[in-house]
Formats: sequence, structure tokens, C-alpha cells
Amino acid sequence: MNTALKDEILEKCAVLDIPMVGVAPVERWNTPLFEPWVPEPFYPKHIFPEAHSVIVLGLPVSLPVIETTPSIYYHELYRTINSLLDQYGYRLSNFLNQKGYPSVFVPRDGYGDIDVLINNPVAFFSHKHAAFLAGLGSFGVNNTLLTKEYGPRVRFTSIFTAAELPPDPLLEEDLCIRCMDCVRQCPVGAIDEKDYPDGLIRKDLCARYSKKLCDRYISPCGVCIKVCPVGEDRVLYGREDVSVYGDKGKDSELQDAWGHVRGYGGK
Ligand code: B12
Repeated sequence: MNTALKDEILEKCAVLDIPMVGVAPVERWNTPLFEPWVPEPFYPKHIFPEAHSVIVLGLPVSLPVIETTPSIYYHELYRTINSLLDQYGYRLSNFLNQKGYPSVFVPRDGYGDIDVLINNPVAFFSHKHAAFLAGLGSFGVNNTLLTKEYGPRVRFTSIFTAAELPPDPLLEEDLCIRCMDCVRQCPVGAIDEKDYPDGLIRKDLCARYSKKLCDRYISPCGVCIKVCPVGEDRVLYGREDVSVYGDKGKDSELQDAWGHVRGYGGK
């Protein structure tokens, strides 16, 4: 195990202001931790046979911005985070290549257009499973990976590397509190009350709604990650009270601010 190299990677990530980094050995995909599990062609080793470890990076989605969703504000933030994830993945894989460890990064999404996902809502590699196996979080009823730091308001990318890096332990805690706010507030009723993966979301409904928002320049939706009460980011922004997203919050000054933002930049 190359501990010195992992320290270098962590140092590099700290310099780049990447707050979440985890490492999963590729063997972790071989032992399904629940059913259904990702099929074998989606395993890192199947995609990049040289891989020994998967490094997962996470960048937060700023809570006050996603609170305005659907909006041009969240749309632009989403694009910025996506671009940074791809750039950091590319830079880190090149850094490892230069040190003599064959490495490649996987784009943070990996689809041509939302139309593709309406018919086939799957990418060639799942970052949320990678993040789970790298110990960054646990699955929520909303089908996303919840983290202690940002709840589900974090986007991921993964780097496959031949380097044998010390793994991070899986998170033992179950972070989802099953409040069902994501189920109640999903604008298209796509989320099932059952735990993941017994309750898989209605991806067709979610993707079709995203397509509608896309036509208005204000995709994606993200309500299910906005309303989730989990995450230390809520303490930073003083947003522990999630009732502000429901009917109770109708008259708050935050609602005025969100309404204002939503009035511009999209159609
Ligand atoms: C396709 C996709 C979508 C689709 C389908 C979502 C879904 N739940 O699968 C749509 C358009 C609906 C969507 C919506 C959203 N997405 Co999206 N999406 C993706 C994408 C590109 C691929 C995910 C994928 O392949 N899923 C399919 C499988 C892996 O997921 P699954 O169905 O839960 O898998 C179970 C079973 O189906 C089975 N299985 C797994 N793989 C396969 C494959 C096959 C063929 C079969 C039959 C079965 C199977 O095993 C799993 C259980 O162990 C990823 C980026 C990436 N490359 O990982 C982002 C990603 C999952 N999305 C993300 C986000 C944030 C969102 C949204 C909040 C929108 C937004 N950005 O604001 C919503 C949330 C929807 C929700 N509540 O799940 C984040 C999640 C971050 C997190 N914290 O978990 C990701 C990881 C993007 C990123 N780089 O961070 N998304």
C-alpha cells in the first residue's frame, strides 16, 4: 500500500479546495452489499483493467443557491461544479500518470443529452456507488448518497488508478432519517417511500421533468437534495429549519428572495 502517495493526493486535493476525497479498492465492487447491485460491466476493473483503486472526489452544491431551484442560479452552479469535477479528475489522473501509475478519470456524468436518459437512465459508471464504497456517505430514500458534511448536496467524480492506495472505511452510520420530505416535495412524485434500493425512483418522470426545465434553461430540478435535512452545511447557513421549504415558509423573506431569483434568466 502506497501511503506516501495517498498523502500526496490528499495534499494536492487540499490545495485545490476539494473538501471530500475517498479511496475504494476495486475489489469492493465484487461483493454486493445489497441487491440489486451494479452489474459487472459497470465495475472499475471491467472498464479499466489496470485499476487497483478508485479515488472519489466530492464538491459541494451551495445550499442557498439550490434553494432557488428551478433557476438560472442553480443551473449555472451545476455547470460550474461539473466543469471543476472534470478538470480536477483530469488533473489528478495526469498527476498520477506522471508519477508512473496509469490512471484515468470518469466524467462526472457521461451522457449526451437528457433525451438519452429518458430512454436509458444509466451511465457507464456510477459515481454514487463509488462514493459509497469509498466511505463518503450512505444512501438515502431519495436514491442519492448522503454525506455528513453536505447531506446529498455534493457532486462526485472518480479516478481509476493502478496505484495501490490505502482504502478508506465504509461509513457505518445510516444518515437518512426517513423524514420523507424528499418524497412529499418531489414536484413529479417520482420518489418511493421505501429505502434504497428497494424503492428506486421513477427515473422516467424525473428525466422528463428535467427535459422540460432544460427547455426553459433552468435544469436540473434538485428539489430532493434541496429539502433533505441532513448535512452540516445547514448549520453554516443557519438553515436547520427545513419547514421554510414547505407551506409554513410561504411568507418568509427567503421565499421573497427565491421568487426574485426565479424571475430572471430562464423562461
Ligand atoms: C442517469 C442519471 C440520472 C437520471 C437517473 C437517476 C438515478 N437515480 O439513477 C436522472 C435524470 C433521473 C437523474 C436525476 C438526478 N440526478 Co443524476 N445522474 C445520473 C448519472 C449520469 C448516472 C447514474 C446511473 O447510472 N444510475 C443508474 C444506477 C447506477 O443507479 P440505480 O438505479 O440507483 O442503481 C440500482 C439498480 O438499478 C441497480 N443497477 C445499477 N446499475 C445498473 C445498471 C443496469 C443496466 C441495471 C439494469 C441495474 C443497475 O443497482 C443499483 C442499486 O445498487 C449520474 C452520474 C454518474 N455517472 O454516476 C448522475 C448522479 C447520480 N445524479 C446526481 C444528482 C445530484 C441528480 C439530481 C439531484 C439532479 C440534480 N443534479 O440536481 C437528480 C436526483 C434524482 C434521484 N433522486 O435519484 C448525482 C448524485 C450525487 C449524490 N450525492 O448522490 C450524480 C452521481 C452526478 C454526480 N456526478 O454527482 N440523474
